[in-house]
Amino acid sequence: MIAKYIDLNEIKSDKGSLVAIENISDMPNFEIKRVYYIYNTSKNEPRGFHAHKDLTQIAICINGSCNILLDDGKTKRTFKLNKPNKGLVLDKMVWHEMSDFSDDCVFLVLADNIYDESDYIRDYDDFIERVHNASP
Ligand code: T46
Repeated sequence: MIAKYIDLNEIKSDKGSLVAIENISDMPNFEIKRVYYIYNTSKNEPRGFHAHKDLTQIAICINGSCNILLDDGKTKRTFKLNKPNKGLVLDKMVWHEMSDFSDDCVFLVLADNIYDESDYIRDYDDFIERVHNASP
């Protein structure tokens, strides 16, 4: 699985730090159409457990930390998110599971399309079957 972290430009000053996201230089074709954020999470309540058919997202823990397991049907890898200037790309057709949220976690997501429940694959066996059918 390719490296998935994205470094966001942090503007530091005596007043504090600021990150502005207009476009992602590593992903010039990524257009932000939706922003959502998750908070009041619980360490023992993992989330996600799905893949998207046609949605690319970038996840950022703007406060606190969590882990994200990414699974492309061939390789599984767990990533830690714990910096407000570091994003993680959640590609289309990658199963993801978020866990181990710190109490203060604020998990922000940039998405390249609006919300569409029909884009979700929420059954793991269905996901694996689709990956294998798409592979040559
Ligand atoms: C994802 C991971 C990283 C909406 O109504 N609009 C929205 O834009 C979103 C994202 C969700 N919802 C509703 C759908 C559910 O009734 O919010 C409820 C919770 O969504 P879900 O159970 O899908 O939450 P997570 O944390 O499992 O997944 C979310 C995103 O849904 C998903 O796209 O990739 O975060």
